[in-house]
This record gives sequence, structure tokens and C-alpha cells, in this order.
Amino acid sequence: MRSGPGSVSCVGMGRPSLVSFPLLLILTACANGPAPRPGPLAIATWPFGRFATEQAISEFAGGGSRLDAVEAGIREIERRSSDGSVGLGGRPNAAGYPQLDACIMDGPGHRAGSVAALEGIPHPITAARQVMERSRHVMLAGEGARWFAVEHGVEAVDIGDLDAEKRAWVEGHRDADVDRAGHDTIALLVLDAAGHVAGGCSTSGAGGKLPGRVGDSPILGSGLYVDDEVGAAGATGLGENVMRYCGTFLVVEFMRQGMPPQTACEEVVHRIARLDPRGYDLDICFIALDKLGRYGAAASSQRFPFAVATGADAELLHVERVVPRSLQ
Ligand code: SD4
Repeated sequence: MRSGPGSVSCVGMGRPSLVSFPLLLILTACANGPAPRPGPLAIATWPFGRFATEQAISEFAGGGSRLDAVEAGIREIERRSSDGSVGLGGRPNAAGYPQLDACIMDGPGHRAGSVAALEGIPHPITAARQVMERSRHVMLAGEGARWFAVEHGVEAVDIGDLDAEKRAWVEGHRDADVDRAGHDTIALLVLDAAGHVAGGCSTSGAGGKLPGRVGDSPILGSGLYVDDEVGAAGATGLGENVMRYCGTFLVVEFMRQGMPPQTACEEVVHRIARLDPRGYDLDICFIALDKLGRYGAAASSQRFPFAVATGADAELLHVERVVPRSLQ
């Protein structure tokens, strides 16, 4: 039984806690020849991450690559559009229609693709993968991103009827507060059987955002970062509070310095809270995975659920909000 972050001995450690993983590797290598690989493993944000991680593992089981696993897992959440925060069913912007952000990144080769403020594309993660694999660019936004997606055969819906909504908004009031309520991002990180990492994320962004607003999710190093020497990290929460600090880049860099994923996620929350006038009231959450198959999660201001899968059935785990240093 895999340990979860509810108990101290196993926070951030995706392996049984009685024998340390490096020791287990050495013992097994001595007894059985080559050491076992830690993957496949998938971790994803929020309770709906269960469906994404299970889909990712099933993709691996069917012979799919880590990018297939990431894309399939995220497409599942985009398809469900179940909690009003991912896919075309996501909560609309201030003008009344959804604009979607997504990105994908592969460890080997450090390749990435990203789309932002995309309209009428049900699976922005697929559009992001197309940008990575079939363009010379990393990021496309708005109308150009939609055009590219359609040109490359990505499923699209007619957006002609958005014109009326856009006109009405332009003629009416343009002020809007970003409303975080009910808004989540699917961030999915995977480790394959060969020990390589990849990840992706997809969201309709913060509800009530201004048209054209781009959040953290499609920004590499903010909503997602993958480094095949170290591991991967994903973010959710209010993008404005993640992207000003390059949150996932920092998580990965802390792991590079030797921190386990759990500690690295918590350290980034502490770092941002220290610098930001709103301190721990910021709405930011991170997940991370390293190349040993260890994982972790941390959130600044709420109990944060996430899912982890190595086999057919995912485990739904959670972490409590990070305790401010002054209270520790
Ligand atoms: C955004 N980070 O666009 C996304 C929204 C989100 O939990 O993840 N909410 O700001």
C-alpha cells in the first residue's frame, strides 16, 4: 500500500515508508540484477485529478508514451468539464464566454507547447501538443492559436455566436473582478517506466477574468515546469499570484538543490508568502514529482486535494494548508 501525505513518515514520498527508496533500489539491484524503475506514476491536482491520473496510467498500460499519457489524462478532464473550471464548460470571462489556457512539456529535449486565451477549442491540451510538435514556436495565443489548431486538425466548435456576446460586453461595462470561486486547473505530472518526466495543464482560468487575460497555466515555469534532470511541478490557484514568482520553476529548482518534492512545494509557499503583501492568504497550490517517484503538494490558504496513481485505481490524498513560519 502506497503511503499518502496524511502521515508524517510518508508526506511527499510515493513509496512504502519502512525502507528508504534508495536503499530499496540497492537491495533489489543486488538481489535481482537491474534496479526497478519508479514509474509509471501520475499525480494531478484536485479530486478530478483521479480521472486524469487513472487515464494516464491506462494510457501507459496500453503502450502510450508519457506525452500520450499527459494528453489523454487532461483530455479526460476537458471532456468532463465537470466542475466548471476546465474545458469549454468552464466558467466564462467577464464578457460571458470561456477562453482557455493550456500547456504541455516533455522532460527529454526540454520541449514545450502552449496555448493561451483560446476560443472554441474543446481540447486545448491537444492544441498545445500540436504547437510543440508541429510548429517552430512554444506559445500561441488568441485568434492565431485557434487558427493553428484548426489548421492542424484539432477539434473546434463554431465561435460565430460569441460575436454578439463580445459586442454586448464592449458596449456595456468592462470592469470585472477576478472571481476565484469554483475555479480550478488540471495539472498532471507523469513519470514513465524509463524514469523520464512530462506534464501538462489546462484551465478556463479565473472566472470573470478580462477577455485576453492569460493566467499562470500556459506560462512555463509558472503553471508548469518539467526538467528531466530533476522532476516536474504544476500549479493551481489564482494565476496572478503564481506567475509573478515563477512558482513551478522554483519548486523544481529547490528539488534540484536536494529538497524532496513535499519540502520544495512548501518552501515555495513560504518564499512567496514572505515576499507578497498578502502573505499566506494568497491562493496558490503546488504539486511536484521527482525522478525517484517521490511526490508532494502544498497550498497556502486551503486544504488541497490531489490524486496519485501507479495502477488502475488512483488514491485521493490531501495536504492541509501550509502553516506560516511564525506559527511553527
Ligand atoms: C488561473 N491558475 O488561470 C488558474 C486558475 C486556477 O484554481 O487554477 N484556479 O489563474
